[in-house]
Amino acid sequence: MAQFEEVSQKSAYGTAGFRTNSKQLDHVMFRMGLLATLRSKKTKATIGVMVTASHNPEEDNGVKLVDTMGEMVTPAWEGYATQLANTEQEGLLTALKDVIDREAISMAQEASVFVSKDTRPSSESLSQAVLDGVHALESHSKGALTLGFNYTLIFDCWFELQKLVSSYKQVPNRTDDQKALLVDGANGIGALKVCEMETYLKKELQLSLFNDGSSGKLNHLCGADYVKVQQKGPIGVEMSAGERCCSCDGDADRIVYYYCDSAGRFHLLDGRQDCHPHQHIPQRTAGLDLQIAVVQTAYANGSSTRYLEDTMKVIVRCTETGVKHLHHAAQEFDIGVYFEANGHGTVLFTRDSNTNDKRENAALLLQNTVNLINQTVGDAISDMLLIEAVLTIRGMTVKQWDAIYTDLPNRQLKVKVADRSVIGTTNAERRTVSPAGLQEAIDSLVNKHRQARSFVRPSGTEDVVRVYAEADTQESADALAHEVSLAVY
Ligand code: 16G
Ligand code: ZN
Repeated sequence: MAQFEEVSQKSAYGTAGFRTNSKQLDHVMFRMGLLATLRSKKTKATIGVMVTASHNPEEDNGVKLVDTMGEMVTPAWEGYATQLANTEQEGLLTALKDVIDREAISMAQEASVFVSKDTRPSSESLSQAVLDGVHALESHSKGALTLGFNYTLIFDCWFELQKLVSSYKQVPNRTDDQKALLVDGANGIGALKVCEMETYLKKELQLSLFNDGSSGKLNHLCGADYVKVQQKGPIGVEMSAGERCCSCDGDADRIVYYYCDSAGRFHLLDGRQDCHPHQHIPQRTAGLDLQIAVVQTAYANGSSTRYLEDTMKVIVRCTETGVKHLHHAAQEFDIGVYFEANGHGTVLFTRDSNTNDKRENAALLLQNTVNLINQTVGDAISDMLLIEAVLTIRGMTVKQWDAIYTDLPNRQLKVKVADRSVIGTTNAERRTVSPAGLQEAIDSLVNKHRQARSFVRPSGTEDVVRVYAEADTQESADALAHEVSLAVY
């Protein structure tokens, strides 16, 4: 075990799989091809392998496994992934046999693996390496695998796009002055899809696409992460006052909205998503008696949590960072809304809205919403259409949406430490359990500020510790984040 711990630090299956410079990933890809094949044999279902590094720079790449229902694989299989990725070549066969034995996998079972990739230049050869891994275990089976998804699994299907478009067309028409939406495609997959959608939705929504991939680099000076971290609009987008704008990330599973006011001040509407579909759903579910909850992470602004609990009066749950954790928690409710402050998220409908219900109108409206939402893991384009639908139905401008509550000023910092794994957390990452004394130090710093909250957690995608602080003023939030960083260091 000690040895395993040691190697796992080299390359661990993190928050969203493996992610690093693309030059270091060939062997990891091959092995994920092997593992996906085993997982498929075990589950007797199709497994997805996604080659992407989301919002990371173009030089990076990554890989994650997508389980049978479109979810992340279980912790045990993440453990196998880490083990396989770090095994020396000569130990590979033994490591594979170990998984086969432990999971009692029948190698005679046919496997089906879907490989998808994003638009990075390295994705072509890296996805081929995944396929090589699949072929190594499954050379006899013809046609069991598919490559060529240029988009995420979700988007690959043309029918899916048509379903989104036709559901959106059911939304009552909005006034002409509210039809324009500026979209930053981050020079990635989202741009391709928006381009396709633009023509189908001309009458209902005037999409203007920027950073469409024709010249700029993926995620460079654009995209959801850039906008959120820099707190400013992406390159190439000229926003007029009050105009709705949004940015997706490199693999189009995150979206953030923003606008500029008449004084030229930039307003980011991060974290508003979870309040947003939510405002819409209770109306639609009137009389349907469904249990609705919103799942957030520790990064959710304190004001949004308060708004949901006190004004919207819904159940709010907090989980660890990472779509897989939120998704899991959301599944416990009839309707589970989950959004991370960074823009990942979706809405899950666990109970069939049509069953045993005579209030047809409400059920029908709900069904329409269901069609507009991609429930697998959430994707930027369907989230964008959902937001557009809700704003239209509620007759809200982006400014009015912004005004539903006021964010507490906050600050996020990254701290580089020798070994980030020494930081252990509990209570959905809101408190630390190690190293000794750190939580006490954070508590005493928080107590010096008003309306303050702060937490630290090791990143699952970068070699850093993340620090979050919020307080009643920006100065106070900045100071607290800085003080906590020093305590971590
Ligand atoms: C990944 C996760 C995202 C999470 C982020 C945290 C997926 C699809 N994406 O991008 O949910 O918010 O990592 O990154 O699971 P961090 O651990 O570096 O803070
Ligand atoms: Zn992403």
